[in-house]
Amino acid sequence: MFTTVPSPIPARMKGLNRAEICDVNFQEFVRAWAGRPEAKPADGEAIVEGSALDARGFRELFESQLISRHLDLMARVLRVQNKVFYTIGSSGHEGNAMVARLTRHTDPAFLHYRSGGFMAERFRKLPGMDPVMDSALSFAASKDDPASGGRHKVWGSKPLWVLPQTSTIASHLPKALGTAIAIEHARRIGHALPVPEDSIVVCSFGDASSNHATAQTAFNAAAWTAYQKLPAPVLFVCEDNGIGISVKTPDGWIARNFAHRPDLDYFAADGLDLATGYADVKRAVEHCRRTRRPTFLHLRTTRIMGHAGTDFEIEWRPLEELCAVEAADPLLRSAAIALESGLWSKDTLLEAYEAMRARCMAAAEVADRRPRLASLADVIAPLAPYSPAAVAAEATRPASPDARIAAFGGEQALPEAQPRRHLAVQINQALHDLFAKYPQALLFGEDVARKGGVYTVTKGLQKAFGGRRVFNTLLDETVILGLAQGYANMGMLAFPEIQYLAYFHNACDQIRGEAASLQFFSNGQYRNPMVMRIASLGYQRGFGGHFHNDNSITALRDIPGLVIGCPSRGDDAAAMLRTLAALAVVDGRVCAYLEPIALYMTKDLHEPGDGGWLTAYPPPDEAMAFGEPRVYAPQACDLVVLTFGNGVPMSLRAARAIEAAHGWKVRVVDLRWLLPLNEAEIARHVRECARVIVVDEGRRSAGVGEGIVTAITEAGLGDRPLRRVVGADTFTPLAGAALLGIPCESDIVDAGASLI
Ligand SMILES: Cc1ncc(C[n+]2csc(CCOP(=O)(O)OP(=O)(O)O)c2C)c(N)n1
Ligand SMILES: [Mg+2]
Repeated sequence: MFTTVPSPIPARMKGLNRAEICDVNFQEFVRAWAGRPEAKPADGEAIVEGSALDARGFRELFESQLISRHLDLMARVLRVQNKVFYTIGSSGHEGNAMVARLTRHTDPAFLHYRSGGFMAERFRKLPGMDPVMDSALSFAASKDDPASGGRHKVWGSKPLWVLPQTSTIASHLPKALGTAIAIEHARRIGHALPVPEDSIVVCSFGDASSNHATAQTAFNAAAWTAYQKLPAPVLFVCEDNGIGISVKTPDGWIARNFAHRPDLDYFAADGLDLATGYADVKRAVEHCRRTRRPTFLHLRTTRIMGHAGTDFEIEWRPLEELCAVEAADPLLRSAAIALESGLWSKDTLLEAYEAMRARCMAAAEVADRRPRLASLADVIAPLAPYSPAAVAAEATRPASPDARIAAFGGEQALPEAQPRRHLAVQINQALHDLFAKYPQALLFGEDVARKGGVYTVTKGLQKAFGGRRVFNTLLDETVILGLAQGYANMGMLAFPEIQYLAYFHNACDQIRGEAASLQFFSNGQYRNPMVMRIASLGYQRGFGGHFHNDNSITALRDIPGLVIGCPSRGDDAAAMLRTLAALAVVDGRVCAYLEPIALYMTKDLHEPGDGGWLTAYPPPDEAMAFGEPRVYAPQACDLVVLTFGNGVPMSLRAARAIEAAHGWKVRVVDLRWLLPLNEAEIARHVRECARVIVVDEGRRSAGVGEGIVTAITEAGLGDRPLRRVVGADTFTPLAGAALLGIPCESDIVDAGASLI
């Protein structure tokens, strides 16, 4: 049925690039078609005898395929004119439009960059939308692009529930699974979903990407969930074109790897042929929706026109192979179906083809004339929204008295009526308070439930709020953070716990590439608010070695838009947690809350038994202003110590020694907020004091201390006598040697002495 461009290439095709060859192929195929058409089917009749697809469905799907194809061709033409800035296309994958047709526009979708056919088809689900213009604006990086506002060429749409996805392959699978689990979880905590209760989540990706650890982790977690008879209605769509850039997927590997996985229900469909593929896609979609089980749809596709416009396949791929791939072009098959069924004549088909080309080119020209992002303020507008008044109001709004009394087990047990306590207890109480305040709050992670976490910080929370709101996950940080995004996508407030800072690094991309980037790449239309609690930093006496004492904040600090808070004492911890929750709820922010493990149980400050590090629980209508430091001895001006975390009690002790030795009055500033750094406050304190010590328990290179010193220098205060007491650039050894690489009190005292 297919015509193949014969090899070697005929003279008339010489000099054409592969996109042009595919374009010519289509037209020649139609012109050369010599079959006899059937009687034209009516709208509701099968397009081909025995097909599950009717004529109307075929016509619309074919049109979606043509939209996708001509957007690709347009991008190739206009890229060289600098009117389009992205050429990774969907050609050969257009059959994924079937998945869109068979799902709903309220089924949240996380798409592969080749899911252009899907996108065009999903646009049909709502009236008055134009896939061609919207896509053209995205290709042109126009500020008017409705998906990302010109920040990236993404498949994304707020009304169509397509959450924008950039191109770190496989990174979207954990959050797609998380969203599916969240859809089911919502009902169990009485949370009103923004989508219908029987929604499923669609998640597409390539064959090569299916091997990625982040993909495998999502498949595993999906199966782990289904194995326990818990619902996880996610439709994984593997768009298998047999290749990843230039590396072939071994023949049959996808089926071999996925057809027999327990608790991942496998379906295969021919994405190259609408007439036969449709029924199989339908079976997969219906199975997923009905059974609520993770479903794997293996969709056969091909990749024509190379990986991207810059990929000159002709230079590395045998011509015969290229021709064979191009001959399997699904648009040729659709053209054959259209002609054989009598739905279109050769002329009307060619006219439709040219009309779509003209429509895409015209849209691109319009898009090119629309404004682009022209200032940094434009670029970062949606990155880190902050509404100070609303955040403050939300943070200081207490839970209802009844909810609090129920949460704490009686009026007498309310934490503000209790004696002063240490950090771990106050975090625990603050979490109880927040769970009383936010019925949509969920806390999850490794060992957080009955055990209450390694350090008992979440102890009693499950008992108070139930296993539906406080629960253990499987042992996988990538999935924990994927779940957090999923719950957030469905309007819940996620408090994921990462057991140790070292294990955040293991899953960093879920925050760096995904969660923290969502508001940016969706132009503020989507948000995944969360407060990620991480047991952090060093100084645990007699315990740990590196992975329990990791002091690298650096990997978090350069994530745009992220908020990092690090309290050093119990009252601050409670007040800060309220503000972080408010930042998440009001402004959709992604927040990291670093809990200094070594201070969890610390009770004394200067002398054993002095109780100097115990604090009262702040009343529930108090919170901490975002960015505000705590200042000890604010009138002192001989020396200021700028620090955070474990550095705070150390510096307070060292300050006494320095005062005794030199008669100086020492101010200690606990910055508390590490991202963004409050540069104005840093400068103010330095300006008011004669000398400066920066105490940073993190590492010398790229740590918080560098940021503090830079802020001082940039404020024109670089001439102040300054010392930095900072961790070494090393991993942390076991036992007492751990303390050799991190600041200690005598280091601070020595730094003071050196400033005389
Ligand atoms: C984590 C990550 N590693 C590498 C890349 C670079 N890269 C982009 S696409 C791609 C190949 C993907 O192949 P496949 O999943 O089969 O999708 P296809 O392009 O064939 O549709 C690679 C290696 C990336 N985007 N993300
Ligand atoms: Mg591939």
